[in-house]
Amino acid sequence: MPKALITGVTGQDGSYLAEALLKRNYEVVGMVRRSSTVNYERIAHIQDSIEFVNGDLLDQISLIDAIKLHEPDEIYNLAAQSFVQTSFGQPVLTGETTALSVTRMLDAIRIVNPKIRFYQASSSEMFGKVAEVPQNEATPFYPRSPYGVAKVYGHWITVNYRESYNLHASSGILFNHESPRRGLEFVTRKISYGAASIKLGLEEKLSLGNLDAKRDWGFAGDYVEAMWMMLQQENPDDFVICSGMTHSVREFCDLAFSHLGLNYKDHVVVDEQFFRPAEVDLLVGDYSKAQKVLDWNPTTTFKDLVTMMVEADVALLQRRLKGLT
Ligand code: NAP
Ligand code: F7E
Repeated sequence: MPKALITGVTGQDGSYLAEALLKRNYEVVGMVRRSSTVNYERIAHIQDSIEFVNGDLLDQISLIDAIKLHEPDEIYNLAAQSFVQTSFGQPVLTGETTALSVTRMLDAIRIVNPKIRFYQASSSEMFGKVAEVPQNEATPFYPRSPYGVAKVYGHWITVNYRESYNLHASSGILFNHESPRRGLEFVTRKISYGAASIKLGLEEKLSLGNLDAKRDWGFAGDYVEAMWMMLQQENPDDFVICSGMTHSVREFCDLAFSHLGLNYKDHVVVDEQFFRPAEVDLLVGDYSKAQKVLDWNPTTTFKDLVTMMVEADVALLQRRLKGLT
């Protein structure tokens, strides 16, 4: 039975990846950091099938000990300070967690067992002010936030350790991927939850920032499959994972509200506080390398994604109103 260690198992992607690996009969070890309250909401349904290990990306010894104790065959490094807006307010913490911690993990692998296969969660935010449209594995990086800068470091240190120490280290350059498990502060979930709240009469308005930003949005459940596929290849490599389509925040609002019989123009208000010091205006990827080498394809359309998220939030709020959660 193969064994995988997932950092960030309590996050959106960690929960979908843990499910996907359990279905493939993996032993799954989830690294969790200490907090004053347990934070297993996204993995509650599978938590009995996961082994947990305490660790923090900021603490090198905890990473080495986790690998020594559990002897994984594969490590998926999904943990990060992942919210772009927060990275402007906490740039040093973001650098420590999202950038330098990748080196901590790679060194831990090098020291304990260099045969472990490694996945690094890189991001389309590295393309930032895009040099070309669409973006692929060869597109130069121009990050526009401390988060994007930190991810560029994480990406290149993964490439560097692969080339320097012959590690099986791959980097997935994933474009935005969403789900009903997305954090409430990210724009898609903010919209689906906001529209559902308005439909149920709990709120009247939804405050957002830049409605003209365009993103290549896909479904997280599809994207974790690509992570696993990368580590099954004979040779490590880097892959862009995306839908190949781009839509504006405004379009997301339009679809989400109209699915509930509402007009977003009656409810969405623009609030300066949600604008960023530097914006990424347009992202759209080209996944032809992943299609060719990994045989990976997205299965969920933009419309299906928006509908899935809105319906999940309506159901969630209805359960809450009935006192069931
Ligand atoms: P997420 O929901 O924000 O989850 C982040 C995870 O990191 C959580 O489990 C969090 O633990 C953990 N974490 C944060 N700081 C930590 C630390 N110091 N030590 C240990 N764990 C720590 O993020 P996601 O959307 O699943 O994304 C997964 C990864 O993919 C991230 O690296 C993100 O930057 C990257 N990425 C995401 C997207 C996307 O669209 N979702 C696209 C490209 C790349 P707590 O639960 O304790 O906070
Ligand atoms: O913003 C605009 C905002 O925070 C998307 C992370 O998973 O994907 C994510 O980063 C766009 C931006 O995601 C609001 O200005 C407008 O242009 O949902 P987001 P992100 O910044 O693209 C990448 C690939 C990652 O790697 C990251 O980890 O939406 N926007 N109004 C807003 N954004 C937010 N959050 N809130 C608003 O009210």
